[in-house]
Amino acid sequence: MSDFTFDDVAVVMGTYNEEEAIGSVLADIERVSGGRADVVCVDGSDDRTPDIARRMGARVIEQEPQGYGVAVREAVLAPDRPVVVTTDCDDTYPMERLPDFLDLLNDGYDVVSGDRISPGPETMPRLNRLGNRAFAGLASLLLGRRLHDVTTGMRAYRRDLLHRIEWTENTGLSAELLMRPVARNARVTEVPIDYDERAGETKLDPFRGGAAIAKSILRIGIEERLGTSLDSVTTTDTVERT
Ligand SMILES: Nc1nc2c(ncn2[C@@H]2O[C@H](COP(=O)(O)OP(=O)(O)OP(=O)(O)O)[C@@H](O)[C@H]2O)c(=O)[nH]1
Ligand SMILES: [Mg+2]
Repeated sequence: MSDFTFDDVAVVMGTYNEEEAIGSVLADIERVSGGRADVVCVDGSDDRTPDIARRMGARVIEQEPQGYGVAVREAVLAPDRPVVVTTDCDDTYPMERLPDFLDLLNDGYDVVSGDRISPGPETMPRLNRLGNRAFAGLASLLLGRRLHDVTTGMRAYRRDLLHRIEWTENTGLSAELLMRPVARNARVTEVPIDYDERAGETKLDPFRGGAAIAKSILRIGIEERLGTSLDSVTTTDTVERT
């Protein structure tokens, strides 16, 4: 099987009033991928975000704002390309690491997940750091595998895996997108990444959002332990699991 290149990659994101950040995020993707990655924005904005996105060559799918996961589920299922990368559109994630994510997929992984927590991110607000550590701890306990960051927004996936699993969560979708593949023995690895300060305003209420994420993690952990995990999603290539 030949290696994936940026011609095989779609970078996708939910965008909700991110006009302060989107220009920089899309310029980074363009630069790092040599203009070869497709970009898909599922957009619920009432500011200039979609205009900027279209002008910079992204495909914009309009959607009423219904929360993070509703947008990101549509975004991850939209591309035809075999590699789908997610990011937030807030300039927090290091697009210059895209080649490393692609290399790990080419090593045989199904999911490569950017771990913001292990490097001890100073730019992440304290409360978020605490919460994210707790979410990773809870998910690890439920799944019996140590995970460091289950709420990260930057990951690369093989497209076929995204279409083989039913995604049910909204605010907790990021955790679901890691937990269900892990529970079903997909080849998943975490890679430490830097995390920057957010440009523009957060779309997540830390308390209500945090409670919703905790509930999602519990539900997914219990569901997967109770047996939906029987249908394994592994494909035929082999790779050592870490
Ligand atoms: N289309 C759409 N996008 C959304 C919605 N809610 C959030 N997003 C986008 O999803 C991404 C993640 O939202 P963030 O506000 O960054 O959430 P977060 O990363 O948990 O919070 P921060 O740590 O403050 O960045 C951003 O690109 C948002 O613009 C929504 O209802 N609709
Ligand atoms: Mg964010």
